[in-house]
Amino acid sequence: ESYNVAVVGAMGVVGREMMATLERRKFPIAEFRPLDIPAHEGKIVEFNGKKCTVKTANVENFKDIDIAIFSAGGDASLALTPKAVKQGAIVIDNSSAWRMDPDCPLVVPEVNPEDVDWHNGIIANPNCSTIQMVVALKPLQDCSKIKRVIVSTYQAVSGSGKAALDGLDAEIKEYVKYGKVKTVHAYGKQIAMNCLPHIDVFQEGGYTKEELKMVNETKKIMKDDSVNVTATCVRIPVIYGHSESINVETEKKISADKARELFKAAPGLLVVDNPAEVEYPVPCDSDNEDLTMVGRIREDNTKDNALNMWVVSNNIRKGAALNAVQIAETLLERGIV
Ligand code: 11C
Repeated sequence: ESYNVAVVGAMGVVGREMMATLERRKFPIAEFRPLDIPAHEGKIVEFNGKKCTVKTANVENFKDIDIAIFSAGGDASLALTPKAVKQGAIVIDNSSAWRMDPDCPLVVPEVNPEDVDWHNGIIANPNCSTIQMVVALKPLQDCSKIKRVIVSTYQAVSGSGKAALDGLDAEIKEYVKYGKVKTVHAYGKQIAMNCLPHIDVFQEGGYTKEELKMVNETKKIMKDDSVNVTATCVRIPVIYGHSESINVETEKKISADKARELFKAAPGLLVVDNPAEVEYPVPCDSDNEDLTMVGRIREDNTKDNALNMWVVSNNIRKGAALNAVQIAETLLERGIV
């Protein structure tokens, strides 16, 4: 059997990767429909070797769609996802609009695939930095209750979209030409040759929205409100690949060797952990990688029952497009569509 699939936000960085992922994983598609804002109406994209015309994302263009995968930002999702659902589509939404809605499952297929079963039309795709962290935490959670997670992220500029990537490029060119960045292009401060402890907007209490996404989404995906996460999210001048330094405290002791064993047996993870040979995960190695890489696995030397690790994943693939397509695959596997 094959299905009618729409990608909403088809012209964006994540939308294009969603198309590439559907192709690469040979998702069974009868009709593919790229949708976007009216300004892109009539543009041509290639999908599975065929030219497809981009149409405007509106209620008529969701007709007969079985699965609509959205990556068009929170406002577009709030406005358009109910229309797609009304037309009978199941929506997989990559924005933050529905993630914490109690009527909406938030799914990472390696962690909580069963949650697709109770969807009411919309299934949310988590934030990129949360996805890679829970893929690594899940095998530990299966072994012992997790008490506390302290995470610092090193996030790539592609997480902010095409305009920010162009801004980084412009700043690097200025740096090379003039020896300094003359104009700030992408963020409130220069990102070239710099790092910014600021992702998404600041909230009451001094945390950013990105940090609170990691706190709240993790509890929901792992179905344990007692998993305490405290996060510092940092933007670095890397193009693709988010990195995370994670300290995890468990109820029972898990040795570094045991953790390595658990990670090797877990889905979606690749252990890269041989520091003597300079082998550890780095964002450059995530370019064409679907797996979340984990390395620098070691016992916390200041605390019993705690581990340190370094987790790297492609933020556009596993952090967005791939996870969304895996949710679509899960719908098929579980007979939901
Ligand atoms: C970043 N995590 O890297 C963001 C991008 O909540 O979907 C995705 C924002 C979101 O900047």
